[in-house]
Amino acid sequence: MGSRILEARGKSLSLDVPQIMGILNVTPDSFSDGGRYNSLDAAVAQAKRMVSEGASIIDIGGESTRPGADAVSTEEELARVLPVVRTIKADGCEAMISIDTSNPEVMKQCADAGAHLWNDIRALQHPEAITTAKELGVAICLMHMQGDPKTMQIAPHYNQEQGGVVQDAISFLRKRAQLCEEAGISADKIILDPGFGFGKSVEDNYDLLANIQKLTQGTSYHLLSALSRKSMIGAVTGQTVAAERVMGSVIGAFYSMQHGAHIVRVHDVKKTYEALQVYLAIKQAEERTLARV
Ligand code: 9MG
Repeated sequence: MGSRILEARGKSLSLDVPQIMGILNVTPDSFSDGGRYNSLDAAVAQAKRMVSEGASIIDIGGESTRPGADAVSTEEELARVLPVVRTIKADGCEAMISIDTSNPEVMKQCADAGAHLWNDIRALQHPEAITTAKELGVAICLMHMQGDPKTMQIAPHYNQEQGGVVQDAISFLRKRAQLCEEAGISADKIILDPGFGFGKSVEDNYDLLANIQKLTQGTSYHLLSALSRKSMIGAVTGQTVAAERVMGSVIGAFYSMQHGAHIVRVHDVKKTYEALQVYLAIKQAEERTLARV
């Protein structure tokens, strides 16, 4: 034990114990107090709170990835995320900083300001993305998606004879990771993510969750699970208000940890951290039990 490390740009994080990635959306609808400066204060305060509650990674995103969302310009995305990165770094933020973007220029400027991890829902498919990631030395999270955010939920479909959504995600992610490795990015910098809710029916999402471990099985890639507050939770609990989906989200995170997720991306850090402590206590008890026989 004691050997799985995520390292990027001088920052390293042990993944021997699951880590919590706190979500920090800095899209205009995220903080309802209007102007840029108030929003910046609110975003920075939220980042600090999430770290104090147990997040070791903060994922900052300035492009809405919700179904139906429109694209955003480079300038606008940078105006949203860069001041947050700069301010939390100036404040001495201890957490690994992740940027949720598909835009190499945004990633480059954020890495220059101190970010370590590139979280890309489009799996580095921009023509310059892989070379940029290699040059920057950032860690990368590659996510599976069918279609694009604008249209992905209209009619998601996977061929069951070819293994359905699980095989589709495995094949896609392994191919993307292979291309990254061929470009010189080492496997220990690569995280794979099933992409819950991105071009998937409710059944597809649960098929993926039930098989999440298969995504990285037989590889040394890391595994990330991100189902926090998503509609797949609401679909089975009946909870239509996303912020009220905490219980279902925590249970999903717990199941993911039990089945191999090294990182869980969540809104509700405090509750997820409590679940993580229970998970760790159970794992220790399992080890004690094994040692006694
Ligand atoms: C930004 N973002 C929204 N949902 C996500 C998910 O499921 N995975 C990752 N990696 N990023 C996401």
